[in-house]
Amino acid sequence: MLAYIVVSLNFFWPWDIFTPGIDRKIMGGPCYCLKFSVEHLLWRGEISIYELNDLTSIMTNQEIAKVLDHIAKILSIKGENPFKVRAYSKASQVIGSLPYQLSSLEDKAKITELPGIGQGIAKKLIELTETGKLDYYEDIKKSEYAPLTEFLDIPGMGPRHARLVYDELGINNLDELRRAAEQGRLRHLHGLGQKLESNILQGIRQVQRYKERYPLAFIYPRAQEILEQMKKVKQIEMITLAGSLRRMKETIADVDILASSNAPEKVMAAFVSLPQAKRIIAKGKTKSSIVTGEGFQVDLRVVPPESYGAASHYFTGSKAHNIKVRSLGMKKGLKINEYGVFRKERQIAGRTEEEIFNAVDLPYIPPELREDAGEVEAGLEGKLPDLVALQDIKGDLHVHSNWTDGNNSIEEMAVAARELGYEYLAICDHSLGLSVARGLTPERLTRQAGEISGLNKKLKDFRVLSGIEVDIKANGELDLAEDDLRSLDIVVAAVHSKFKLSEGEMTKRLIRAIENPVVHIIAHPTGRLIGKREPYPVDMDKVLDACKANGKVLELNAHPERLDLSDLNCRKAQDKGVLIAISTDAHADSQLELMKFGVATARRGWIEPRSVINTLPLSRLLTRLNR
Ligand code: DGT
Ligand code: CA
Repeated sequence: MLAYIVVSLNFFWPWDIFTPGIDRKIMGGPCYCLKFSVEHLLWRGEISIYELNDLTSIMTNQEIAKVLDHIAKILSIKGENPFKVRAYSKASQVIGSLPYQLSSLEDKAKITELPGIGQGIAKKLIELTETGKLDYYEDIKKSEYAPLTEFLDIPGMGPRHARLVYDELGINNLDELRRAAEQGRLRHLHGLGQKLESNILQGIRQVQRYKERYPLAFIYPRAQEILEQMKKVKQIEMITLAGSLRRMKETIADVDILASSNAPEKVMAAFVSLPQAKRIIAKGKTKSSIVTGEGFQVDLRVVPPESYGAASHYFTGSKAHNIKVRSLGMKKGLKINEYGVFRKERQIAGRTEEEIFNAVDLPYIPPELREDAGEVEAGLEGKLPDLVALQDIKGDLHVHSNWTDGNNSIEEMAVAARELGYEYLAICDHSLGLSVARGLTPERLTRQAGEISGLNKKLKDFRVLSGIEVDIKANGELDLAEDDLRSLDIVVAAVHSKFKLSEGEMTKRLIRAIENPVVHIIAHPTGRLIGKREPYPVDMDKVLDACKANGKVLELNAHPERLDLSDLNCRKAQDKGVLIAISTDAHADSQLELMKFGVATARRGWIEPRSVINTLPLSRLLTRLNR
């Protein structure tokens, strides 16, 4: 019987087969029979829910990308041909950003037509998508070097160093590596030294700190996908993301989803049968938890519709915010929990979140503010901020083109920006100093400005601004002459090197750039890469004061790896009257969409449209830039 299931699975989408509540019209007769057979087996205890789940699992693009990336890393540590390594890592990127699921491709031969994917890897992809396994990977995973791949997440540690610590000291896990670094045992290894040892130690601490949390941008699309699949379950009345994800925190430990239904068992059965559910931790009537193939946990809670608002509020959190609201209720003799607002035993509210807030005399508080950071007090005084929203954004003031390290032409970027409803887009490619990115010389910059002005004649109701992301040198000078910069529409300046200056030196460096009359905006002001690189030390108060005194703008870089300024620094900036620019730093037209992460971070920082320079319409923006 099991064989029958496995064979049949090749013909039918497991999602359709095993998901109760999916419109039966889209399932053929045989599917329905099969569903019945499997459920019957389950019911008779012939297979466990776990086995069922294994049987139904298909590989998502992300899982495939992860396999390819892991292969690339193992090969690099083994010292294989760099071209081969690069081929796997490129393939990983290609698959990870495909707009459709590779496993759903009917004509598998099409895989060989994907850009950047050669015959050899294409064959492996076919094996992976058809069988969910890859013999080559199973084999290479047995290599003694395979466990060392986690070392490659440590900033400053490359494949050569990873192999060195293993070959010389037999170290193959982070804890041991950390201990060896703490005991000063790495510095004696060939080519390592004391400085690198201390960098590695710092890097390990950073990696371990973030290990249990995922960047927002990694979780967000995956959680949306799960939410969309769950929305198809007929028995669900309402459904929402909750927890830190709804509050759009920059890192997420686990995904919380909340649904209302009068048939929770059906909802839970659908949830644990999701193709993403690699492991089921718990399956109950009110709460179930799964772990995805990529290792993060998703919790689903189901409540009756009359409790939906109370539960959304409760499970959105934060915990500290909940406690504050609950204590307001207690003062009014009300009990507030995830089921509703109660006076004695009688439920007086709970169907919507507004009802919960109203019960304690609060206006609706947007999720991004719910951190017990003064939002409850502000709400009681009627002083909640009027938060900036995506629709307020009129343009993007920092994007790249294929003149340097971007993927698209200026025109392609402009067309994509116009499609988003923007009025303007600033092309800010890198300057000379960033030679890895083919930084612009003064001559190329002039030619680029020429292309932009030609394009502006062609494009209607849209303006491409000529700009630059000019490098700030260690002493605070700019990488291009002021005369070359003055002719541009906008000058964005940024630090890309020498991150290890002292706080005093770094602060002086930034302030010198801020005081330079040609500069408009300082990009990604603290240089952090979430989970990878700590912010460089800088006295943010002094930087903000300098911005205020010189009328300069700080960027909130919306790239999810950066989100720099952070939410807290955004709030500080607004409090001091310093404007911010929410910019994507897009290196491809599709990345213009990252704006939503920037806006979410700004909202977490209480930012109002008045504090965001790119909420200005074009004419007012140009006036503000003195252009
Ligand atoms: P995370 O998962 O660390 O990224 O952050 P959250 O906020 O999603 O935290 P999580 O998943 O532990 O819990 C989801 C929400 O449930 C949380 O934001 C507030 C609520 N919650 C959890 N535990 C408690 C609790 O002990 N008391 C109260 N009042 N609320 C709680
Ligand atoms: Ca959570």
